[in-house]
Amino acid sequence: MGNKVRICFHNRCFDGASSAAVFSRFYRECINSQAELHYTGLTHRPAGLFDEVPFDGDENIIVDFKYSSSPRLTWWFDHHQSAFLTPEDEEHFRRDTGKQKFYDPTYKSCTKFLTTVARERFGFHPEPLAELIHWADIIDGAQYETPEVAVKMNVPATQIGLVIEASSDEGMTTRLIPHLASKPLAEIARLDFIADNFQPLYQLHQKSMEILRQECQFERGVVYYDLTGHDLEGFNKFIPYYQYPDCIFSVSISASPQRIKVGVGSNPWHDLKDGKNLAEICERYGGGGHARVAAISFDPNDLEKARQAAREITEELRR
Ligand SMILES: [Mn+2]
Repeated sequence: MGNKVRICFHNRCFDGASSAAVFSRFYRECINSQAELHYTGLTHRPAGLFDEVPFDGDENIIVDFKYSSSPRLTWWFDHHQSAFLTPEDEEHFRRDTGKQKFYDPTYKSCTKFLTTVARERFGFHPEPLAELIHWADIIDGAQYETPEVAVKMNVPATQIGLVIEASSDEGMTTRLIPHLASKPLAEIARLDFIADNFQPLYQLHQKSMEILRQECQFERGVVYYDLTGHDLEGFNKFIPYYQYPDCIFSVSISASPQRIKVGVGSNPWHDLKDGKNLAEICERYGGGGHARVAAISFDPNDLEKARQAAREITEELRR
Protein backbone atom coordinates (compact mmCIF):
# COMPACT_ATOMS: atom_id res chain seq x y z
CA MET A 1 0.00 0.00 0.00
CA GLY A 2 1.19 3.52 -0.83
CA ASN A 3 1.52 6.41 1.56
CA LYS A 4 -1.10 8.83 0.25
CA VAL A 5 -3.72 9.57 2.91
CA ARG A 6 -6.81 11.71 2.20
CA ILE A 7 -8.44 13.12 5.35
CA CYS A 8 -11.93 14.64 4.86
CA PHE A 9 -13.27 16.71 7.74
CA HIS A 10 -16.30 18.86 8.65
CA ASN A 11 -15.45 22.25 7.16
CA ARG A 12 -15.81 25.56 9.05
CA CYS A 13 -15.99 23.77 12.36
CA PHE A 14 -13.44 23.79 15.20
CA ASP A 15 -14.26 20.17 16.05
CA GLY A 16 -13.86 19.10 12.41
CA ALA A 17 -10.42 20.70 12.10
CA SER A 18 -9.36 19.36 15.51
CA SER A 19 -10.52 15.85 14.62
CA ALA A 20 -8.41 16.00 11.43
CA ALA A 21 -5.40 17.20 13.47
CA VAL A 22 -5.72 14.46 16.10
CA PHE A 23 -6.24 11.81 13.43
CA SER A 24 -3.11 13.02 11.57
CA ARG A 25 -0.97 12.62 14.62
CA PHE A 26 -2.51 9.29 15.58
CA TYR A 27 -2.03 7.93 12.07
CA ARG A 28 1.63 8.95 11.79
CA GLU A 29 2.45 7.64 15.28
CA CYS A 30 0.45 4.41 15.35
CA ILE A 31 -0.24 3.34 11.74
CA ASN A 32 2.26 4.68 9.18
CA SER A 33 5.07 7.12 9.95
CA GLN A 34 5.68 7.68 6.20
CA ALA A 35 2.13 8.91 5.50
CA GLU A 36 1.67 11.91 3.19
CA LEU A 37 -1.42 13.67 4.53
CA HIS A 38 -3.89 15.59 2.33
CA TYR A 39 -6.97 17.43 3.60
CA THR A 40 -10.43 18.19 2.19
CA GLY A 41 -13.20 20.12 3.98
CA LEU A 42 -16.76 18.79 3.57
CA THR A 43 -19.89 20.97 3.64
CA HIS A 44 -23.52 19.92 4.10
CA ARG A 45 -25.61 19.97 0.96
CA PRO A 46 -29.03 18.47 0.25
CA ALA A 47 -28.15 15.83 -2.34
CA GLY A 48 -25.13 14.12 -3.87
CA LEU A 49 -23.11 14.75 -0.74
CA PHE A 50 -20.04 12.82 -1.78
CA ASP A 51 -20.04 13.50 -5.51
CA GLU A 52 -17.05 15.75 -5.27
CA VAL A 53 -15.16 13.99 -2.51
CA PRO A 54 -11.78 12.93 -3.82
CA PHE A 55 -11.32 9.48 -2.32
CA ASP A 56 -7.99 9.42 -4.14
CA GLY A 57 -5.75 8.24 -1.29
CA ASP A 58 -4.35 4.81 -0.51
CA GLU A 59 -6.32 5.44 2.68
CA ASN A 60 -9.43 7.68 2.73
CA ILE A 61 -10.76 9.02 6.00
CA ILE A 62 -13.85 10.98 7.11
CA VAL A 63 -13.94 12.65 10.52
CA ASP A 64 -16.83 14.56 12.14
CA PHE A 65 -19.03 14.13 9.06
CA LYS A 66 -21.60 11.79 7.56
CA TYR A 67 -20.86 8.17 6.64
CA SER A 68 -20.07 7.10 3.09
CA SER A 69 -20.64 3.55 1.84
CA SER A 70 -17.85 3.98 -0.73
CA PRO A 71 -15.54 0.94 -0.71
CA ARG A 72 -12.65 3.43 -0.87
CA LEU A 73 -13.44 4.77 2.62
CA THR A 74 -11.07 3.07 5.10
CA TRP A 75 -11.57 5.01 8.39
CA TRP A 76 -14.59 6.90 9.76
CA PHE A 77 -15.33 8.69 13.05
CA ASP A 78 -18.53 10.64 13.80
CA HIS A 79 -20.75 11.73 16.67
CA HIS A 80 -23.60 13.57 14.90
CA GLN A 81 -27.18 12.53 15.61
CA SER A 82 -27.87 12.40 11.87
CA ALA A 83 -24.76 10.56 10.66
CA PHE A 84 -26.35 8.48 7.92
CA LEU A 85 -27.87 9.88 4.73
CA THR A 86 -30.02 6.76 4.22
CA PRO A 87 -31.06 3.59 6.13
CA GLU A 88 -28.96 1.68 3.55
CA ASP A 89 -25.85 3.59 4.64
CA GLU A 90 -26.57 2.76 8.28
CA GLU A 91 -27.01 -0.92 7.40
CA HIS A 92 -23.74 -0.82 5.44
CA PHE A 93 -21.95 0.57 8.50
CA ARG A 94 -23.49 -2.05 10.85
CA ARG A 95 -22.24 -4.84 8.57
CA ASP A 96 -18.70 -3.44 8.30
CA THR A 97 -16.15 -5.78 9.84
CA GLY A 98 -12.96 -3.75 9.26
CA LYS A 99 -12.90 -2.30 12.81
CA GLN A 100 -11.81 1.13 11.55
CA LYS A 101 -15.22 2.83 11.41
CA PHE A 102 -16.63 4.27 14.62
CA TYR A 103 -19.82 6.07 15.66
CA ASP A 104 -21.04 7.29 19.04
CA PRO A 105 -23.63 10.10 19.22
CA THR A 106 -23.27 10.38 23.01
CA TYR A 107 -19.96 12.25 22.62
CA LYS A 108 -20.09 16.05 22.63
CA SER A 109 -17.18 16.25 20.17
CA CYS A 110 -15.75 13.99 17.49
CA THR A 111 -12.28 15.01 18.67
CA LYS A 112 -12.85 13.51 22.12
CA PHE A 113 -14.46 10.38 20.63
CA LEU A 114 -11.63 9.82 18.14
CA THR A 115 -9.03 10.35 20.88
CA THR A 116 -10.72 7.81 23.15
CA VAL A 117 -10.93 5.15 20.43
CA ALA A 118 -7.32 5.76 19.28
CA ARG A 119 -6.02 5.50 22.84
CA GLU A 120 -8.02 2.46 23.94
CA ARG A 121 -7.80 0.40 20.76
CA PHE A 122 -4.58 1.49 19.08
CA GLY A 123 -2.29 2.62 21.93
CA PHE A 124 -2.22 6.29 20.88
CA HIS A 125 -0.76 8.79 23.39
CA PRO A 126 -2.90 11.95 23.10
CA GLU A 127 -1.26 13.91 25.96
CA PRO A 128 0.61 16.43 23.74
CA LEU A 129 -2.75 17.47 22.23
CA ALA A 130 -4.65 17.68 25.53
CA GLU A 131 -5.31 21.43 25.18
CA LEU A 132 -6.78 21.08 21.67
CA ILE A 133 -8.95 18.12 22.68
CA HIS A 134 -10.24 19.95 25.77
CA TRP A 135 -11.29 23.01 23.76
CA ALA A 136 -12.86 21.03 20.91
CA ASP A 137 -15.13 19.39 23.49
CA ILE A 138 -16.05 22.76 25.04
CA ILE A 139 -16.70 24.52 21.73
CA ASP A 140 -18.60 21.72 19.95
CA GLY A 141 -20.60 20.86 23.09
CA ALA A 142 -21.38 24.50 24.08
CA GLN A 143 -19.81 23.76 27.45
CA TYR A 144 -18.21 27.16 28.06
CA GLU A 145 -17.76 27.95 31.73
CA THR A 146 -19.38 31.39 31.39
CA PRO A 147 -21.05 33.47 28.62
CA GLU A 148 -17.97 35.75 28.71
CA VAL A 149 -15.72 32.92 27.52
CA ALA A 150 -18.11 32.20 24.64
CA VAL A 151 -18.43 35.82 23.52
CA LYS A 152 -15.35 37.83 24.43
CA MET A 153 -12.89 36.10 22.06
CA ASN A 154 -10.04 36.67 24.48
CA VAL A 155 -8.62 33.15 24.64
CA PRO A 156 -6.66 31.55 21.77
CA ALA A 157 -9.16 28.69 21.25
CA THR A 158 -12.16 30.97 20.67
CA GLN A 159 -10.08 33.27 18.44
CA ILE A 160 -9.00 30.35 16.27
CA GLY A 161 -12.60 29.08 16.38
CA LEU A 162 -13.95 32.38 15.04
CA VAL A 163 -11.47 32.26 12.14
CA ILE A 164 -12.35 28.64 11.32
CA GLU A 165 -16.10 29.31 11.36
CA ALA A 166 -16.26 32.70 9.68
CA SER A 167 -13.26 33.10 7.39
CA SER A 168 -14.00 33.25 3.67
CA ASP A 169 -10.44 32.04 2.95
CA GLU A 170 -11.21 28.54 1.66
CA GLY A 171 -7.71 27.08 1.99
CA MET A 172 -7.20 28.46 5.49
CA THR A 173 -8.32 25.39 7.47
CA THR A 174 -6.22 22.91 5.50
CA ARG A 175 -3.18 25.10 6.20
CA LEU A 176 -4.15 25.30 9.85
CA ILE A 177 -4.57 21.58 10.60
CA PRO A 178 -0.84 20.67 10.69
CA HIS A 179 -0.32 23.52 13.18
CA LEU A 180 -3.21 22.29 15.35
CA ALA A 181 -1.50 18.87 15.39
CA SER A 182 1.82 20.23 16.61
CA LYS A 183 1.66 23.60 18.42
CA PRO A 184 0.08 25.18 21.52
CA LEU A 185 -3.07 27.20 20.69
CA ALA A 186 -1.54 30.49 21.90
CA GLU A 187 1.25 30.09 19.36
CA ILE A 188 -1.23 29.26 16.56
CA ALA A 189 -3.40 32.31 17.34
CA ARG A 190 -0.33 34.49 16.75
CA LEU A 191 0.50 33.04 13.31
CA ASP A 192 0.12 35.74 10.64
CA PHE A 193 -2.55 33.97 8.60
CA ILE A 194 -4.68 33.47 11.71
CA ALA A 195 -4.14 36.90 13.31
CA ASP A 196 -4.77 38.70 9.97
CA ASN A 197 -8.01 36.78 9.44
CA PHE A 198 -9.11 37.30 13.04
CA GLN A 199 -9.02 41.11 13.16
CA PRO A 200 -11.75 41.94 10.60
CA LEU A 201 -13.94 39.07 11.83
CA TYR A 202 -13.62 40.35 15.38
CA GLN A 203 -14.73 43.85 14.23
CA LEU A 204 -17.82 42.28 12.67
CA HIS A 205 -18.48 40.30 15.85
CA GLN A 206 -18.33 43.51 17.91
CA LYS A 207 -20.59 45.31 15.46
CA SER A 208 -23.12 42.48 15.75
CA MET A 209 -23.05 42.80 19.54
CA GLU A 210 -23.81 46.50 19.19
CA ILE A 211 -26.74 45.80 16.83
CA LEU A 212 -28.16 43.11 19.13
CA ARG A 213 -27.96 45.49 22.06
CA GLN A 214 -29.98 48.11 20.12
CA GLU A 215 -32.63 45.74 18.79
CA CYS A 216 -33.26 43.73 21.90
CA GLN A 217 -36.58 43.58 23.78
CA PHE A 218 -36.10 41.78 27.09
CA GLU A 219 -39.27 40.90 28.97
CA ARG A 220 -40.36 38.07 31.30
CA GLY A 221 -37.26 35.95 30.75
CA VAL A 222 -37.26 36.12 26.94
CA VAL A 223 -35.16 38.32 24.64
CA TYR A 224 -36.65 39.08 21.25
CA TYR A 225 -34.62 40.54 18.36
CA ASP A 226 -35.83 41.65 14.97
CA LEU A 227 -32.61 41.95 12.94
CA THR A 228 -34.24 42.04 9.50
CA GLY A 229 -33.29 45.70 9.03
CA HIS A 230 -29.59 44.82 9.33
CA ASP A 231 -27.18 42.95 7.11
CA LEU A 232 -26.55 40.29 9.73
CA GLU A 233 -27.55 36.71 9.19
CA GLY A 234 -24.83 35.07 11.24
CA PHE A 235 -24.02 36.10 14.80
CA ASN A 236 -22.63 34.40 17.89
CA LYS A 237 -25.61 32.63 19.44
CA PHE A 238 -24.34 33.19 23.00
CA ILE A 239 -24.51 37.01 22.80
CA PRO A 240 -28.08 37.20 24.26
CA TYR A 241 -27.03 35.26 27.38
CA TYR A 242 -23.96 37.45 27.80
CA GLN A 243 -25.95 40.68 27.54
CA TYR A 244 -28.92 39.37 29.57
CA PRO A 245 -27.65 36.72 32.00
CA ASP A 246 -31.15 36.37 33.49
CA CYS A 247 -32.83 35.53 30.21
CA ILE A 248 -33.99 31.96 29.75
CA PHE A 249 -34.93 31.99 26.06
CA SER A 250 -33.98 34.02 23.00
CA VAL A 251 -35.98 34.49 19.81
CA SER A 252 -34.42 36.18 16.79
CA ILE A 253 -35.52 36.96 13.28
CA SER A 254 -32.90 37.65 10.64
CA ALA A 255 -32.84 37.89 6.85
CA SER A 256 -30.45 36.94 4.08
CA PRO A 257 -31.08 36.90 0.31
CA GLN A 258 -31.80 33.14 0.52
CA ARG A 259 -34.14 33.01 3.49
CA ILE A 260 -35.61 34.55 6.58
CA LYS A 261 -34.64 32.70 9.72
CA VAL A 262 -36.43 32.58 13.05
CA GLY A 263 -33.97 31.23 15.64
CA VAL A 264 -35.14 30.03 19.05
CA GLY A 265 -32.60 29.21 21.76
CA SER A 266 -32.31 28.61 25.48
CA ASN A 267 -29.68 29.81 27.95
CA PRO A 268 -27.07 27.02 28.44
CA TRP A 269 -26.13 28.47 31.83
CA HIS A 270 -29.66 27.99 33.21
CA ASP A 271 -31.23 24.70 34.16
CA LEU A 272 -34.61 24.48 32.51
CA LYS A 273 -37.15 23.26 35.00
CA ASP A 274 -40.22 23.26 32.81
CA GLY A 275 -39.75 20.97 29.83
CA LYS A 276 -40.37 23.30 26.89
CA ASN A 277 -39.12 21.54 23.78
CA LEU A 278 -38.01 24.18 21.26
CA ALA A 279 -37.79 21.67 18.40
CA GLU A 280 -41.48 20.78 18.91
CA ILE A 281 -42.48 24.44 19.01
CA CYS A 282 -40.58 25.15 15.78
CA GLU A 283 -41.97 22.03 14.10
CA ARG A 284 -45.45 23.56 14.34
CA TYR A 285 -44.19 26.23 11.93
CA GLY A 286 -42.31 23.84 9.63
CA GLY A 287 -38.94 24.17 11.39
CA GLY A 288 -37.01 21.89 13.72
CA GLY A 289 -33.76 21.30 15.59
CA HIS A 290 -32.96 20.22 19.14
CA ALA A 291 -34.88 20.49 22.40
CA ARG A 292 -32.77 23.47 23.52
CA VAL A 293 -32.05 25.19 20.20
CA ALA A 294 -34.19 25.20 17.07
CA ALA A 295 -35.07 27.31 14.03
CA ILE A 296 -37.55 27.91 11.23
CA SER A 297 -36.70 29.02 7.68
CA PHE A 298 -39.08 31.17 5.63
CA ASP A 299 -39.07 32.30 2.04
CA PRO A 300 -37.47 35.78 1.67
CA ASN A 301 -40.89 37.13 0.61
CA ASP A 302 -42.66 35.90 3.76
CA LEU A 303 -41.40 38.50 6.22
CA GLU A 304 -44.80 39.10 7.80
CA LYS A 305 -45.41 35.39 8.26
CA ALA A 306 -41.99 35.02 9.88
CA ARG A 307 -42.62 37.99 12.19
CA GLN A 308 -45.98 36.56 13.17
CA ALA A 309 -44.38 33.20 14.07
CA ALA A 310 -41.55 34.88 16.00
CA ARG A 311 -44.03 36.98 18.00
CA GLU A 312 -46.26 34.01 18.79
CA ILE A 313 -43.33 31.91 19.97
CA THR A 314 -42.00 34.77 22.08
CA GLU A 315 -45.41 35.19 23.69
CA GLU A 316 -45.66 31.45 24.38
CA LEU A 317 -42.20 31.36 26.00
CA ARG A 318 -42.98 34.40 28.15
CA ARG A 319 -46.00 32.68 29.70
MN1 LIG B 1 -18.47 17.76 15.79
